[in-house]
Amino acid sequence: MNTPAKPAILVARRVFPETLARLREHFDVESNDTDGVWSQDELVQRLQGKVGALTTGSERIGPELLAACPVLKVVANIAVGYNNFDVPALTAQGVLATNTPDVLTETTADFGFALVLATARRVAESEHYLRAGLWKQWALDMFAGAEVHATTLGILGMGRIGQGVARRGAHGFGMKVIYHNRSRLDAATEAACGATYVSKAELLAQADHLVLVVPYSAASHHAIGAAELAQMKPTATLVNIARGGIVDDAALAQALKNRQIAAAGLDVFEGEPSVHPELLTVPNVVLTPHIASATLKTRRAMAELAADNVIAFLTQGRALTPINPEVLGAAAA
Ligand code: 8YV
Repeated sequence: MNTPAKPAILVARRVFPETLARLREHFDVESNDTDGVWSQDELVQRLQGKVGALTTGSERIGPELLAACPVLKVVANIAVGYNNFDVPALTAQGVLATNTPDVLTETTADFGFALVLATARRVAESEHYLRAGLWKQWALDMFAGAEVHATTLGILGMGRIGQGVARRGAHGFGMKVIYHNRSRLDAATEAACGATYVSKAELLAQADHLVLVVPYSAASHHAIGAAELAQMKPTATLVNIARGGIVDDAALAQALKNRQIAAAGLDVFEGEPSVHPELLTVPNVVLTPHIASATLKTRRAMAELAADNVIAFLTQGRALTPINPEVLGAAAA
């Protein structure tokens, strides 16, 4: 007797072998085994006949691609952010979209704090100095940075990761924590985070260290540009662990050059993996290649959750972390 053909899916980026092995138990899997990003045309071509796909932030799933891939039923992003997805277009076409919330919250918040500390205490700048053989004598004010403990931590975007950064600041470093968000948190969550809601203008004016954890959208594009940087303290630091495009990188490079703010720590960039050339020349910025969620445990958990979503949907019509759950209802109807 012939065994029925397994449904076909595409894994658009290299994932862990164990994740591929699990997917292969259920599906006929085509996978990208390199770290190269397929062009949009190649992605469309490889998606032909595929009912599911695992993607990362590098694969754009919009109306043209969906129109060209009519059998696609589910796309699972290996990321909590999903600004690479056109969600209304996915929903209109009845395609389920999923992301990977929760499993990366604490790891990403840790990294946000790592950047706050590295930026304020000039860790990268002083290490480069040492490696370059420039350290010949110690001086009382050598690489004197900004205090972190007992200062004011500002957070723009108070979702799960923002709350994780807030808890670390309030409970670990005795910081006064202020935040701005589209909607105010309930009193119990504010108390647990030790955080106080303020306007965006107050946030910019009062923060000694400002951390951006807001999702990218048309509304948050260049939320921090020249005008906002001008409202910050000249001693302040800025950390972006959210998405490139939330900060106007050219304006930031200028502000760092002119010492309009003291320093910045950036894990994400407009047009990454390209980095604005001026940012590469200023010393008072810590630059990392989008690694805030990068521990092996967390990256494994993200890949597994994406795989679980595809398996659950294609075998049982349900999902663990749907972005557009209304598609599930429509599929069941
Ligand atoms: C991902 C991220 O690793 O989850 C997110 O939104 O930014 C990172 O954790 C990256 O986007 C790859 O998809």
